[in-house]
Amino acid sequence: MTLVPVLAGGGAVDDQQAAVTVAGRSLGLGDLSAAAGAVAARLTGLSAVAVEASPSLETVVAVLGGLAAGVPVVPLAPDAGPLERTHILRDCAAPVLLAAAGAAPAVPPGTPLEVIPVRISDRGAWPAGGGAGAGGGGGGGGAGPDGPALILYTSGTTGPPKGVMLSAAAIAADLDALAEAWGWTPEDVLVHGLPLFHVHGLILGVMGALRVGCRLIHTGRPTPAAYAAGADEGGSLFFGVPTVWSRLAAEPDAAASLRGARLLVSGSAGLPVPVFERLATLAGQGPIERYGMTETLITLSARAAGDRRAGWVGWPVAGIEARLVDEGGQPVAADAETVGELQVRGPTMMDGYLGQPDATAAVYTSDGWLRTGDVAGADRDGWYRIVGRQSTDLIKTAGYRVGAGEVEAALLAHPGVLEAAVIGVPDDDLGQAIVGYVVADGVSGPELCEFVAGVLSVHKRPRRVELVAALPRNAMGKVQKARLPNE
Ligand code: MLC
Ligand code: AMP
Repeated sequence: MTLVPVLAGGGAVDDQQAAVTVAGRSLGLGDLSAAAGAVAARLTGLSAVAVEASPSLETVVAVLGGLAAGVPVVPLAPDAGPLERTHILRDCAAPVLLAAAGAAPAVPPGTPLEVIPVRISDRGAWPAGGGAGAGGGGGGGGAGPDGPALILYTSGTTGPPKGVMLSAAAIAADLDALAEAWGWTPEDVLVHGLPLFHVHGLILGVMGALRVGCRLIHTGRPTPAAYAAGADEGGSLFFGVPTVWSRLAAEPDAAASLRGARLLVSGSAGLPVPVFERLATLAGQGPIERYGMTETLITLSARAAGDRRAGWVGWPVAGIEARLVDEGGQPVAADAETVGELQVRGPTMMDGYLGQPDATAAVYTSDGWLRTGDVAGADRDGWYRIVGRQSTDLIKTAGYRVGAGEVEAALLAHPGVLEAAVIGVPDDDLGQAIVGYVVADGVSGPELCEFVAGVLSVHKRPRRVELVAALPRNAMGKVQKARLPNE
């Protein structure tokens, strides 16, 4: 089976009902299929295609076009600044960038990149200037099972983001396992407004709906009012990161609109227990939690038909094995108290980091388990809870993963900055907020926040940069981040 049936044409092509709505504009499955085919016809044979992943129908069409052509798709955050954009485009070497017509994406100087606009008209969607070949382009009906279907860039503790290669087979295995865990069927109407350049919004939120064959309402932005409107349109299944759920829980009327929903699902960061409890009261149910990462896709989840336990993320989905080990690599007890590193394996694992065999090898144990870097515990029923990360240098802010090293490098690129240390501090709204400490001359904290936003993405900008006389260091000269104010 193809990754998403709409790429295989067939019965779906006759189905003109609104299948996908993004930010108020809709496209039926037939038009979606034809549009993806037309885009695919422009991509055949390319090594990779970048997509300016704005929250738009054009992004959905562009991604499907890449998949139909069997060309690895590299989604770009639309607000990615020049440092990030240049790195990603060079690293993946995509010769083409697909963008919604009229979007004018920033192309780093010196990058040999053809920008192909994707335009959606009343008659469907076509790459501008290329209306021929509707429905037929790409031929193969989907990315092959061997090469990557998607390359998603994600931050490590140090250095620039790495491209995580995900095969169609891994994505299909994960989506099928989640459909089973969540009782997800074509009768559902999925509502969310998450960004279309990460696992949560793009793989689960778009490819999941298309693979299951359910209607998708993408709200453009994940605001409480937009989720309430999605409920009014018949939404049965809602996805959000904890920040989205927390903001919804703060608006009782909007939260109450979700009372008719079948299932709320939270992930990408830990859901605070009080948010779960407020939603249980206001919306009649707390969200179930699931856990994953870009490198592994979603590996643990509570089940729609089972208990909802605040603070716990459930157990391995079909095909996945999980274990907890101590620092010596020995198994830890499943007694709800003892914690260890969570390691996983199964068919949903990445194919590796693009062009980085050493970094890829480093995330696996010698016996083939993927080291998540997350610290977790398990109880005797097999439920897991995530208690933290081994490295404080990976920050999760509003569901986004941000490497402290990447933000430090951006700060150090400012001529007035001599030293920089970046940490995530606890934040009720964001989970963690990015805070920078710098030794600097002739530049203010707010100016440095703006400077980072100018070179990276908006969500990587520190909420605050504080000027200090010196960074705390140990006898070896290494910065001791634990001694920085954690507030
Ligand atoms: C942001 N702003 C700032 C700022 N940072 N202003 C000043 N200083 C800063 N440091 C601006 C923003 O640009 C925005 O402006 C406004 O302030 C509000 O910003 P915000 O508070 O960050 O909210 P918002 O933009 O509404 O975004 C919140 C959010 C978003 C939750 C909608 O963070 C989001 O979509 N997160 C989801 C991330 C995600 O999908 N992760 C999944 C990864 S996959 P303006 O003008 O724009 O309003 C994964 C696997 C798995 O993790 O398990 O799922
Ligand atoms: P990313 O690569 O952006 O998908 O981020 C992956 C990381 O998000 C994981 O390693 C976890 O630290 C975190 N994460 C994802 N889901 C959850 C969850 N339900 N609870 C706690 N942390 C989570």
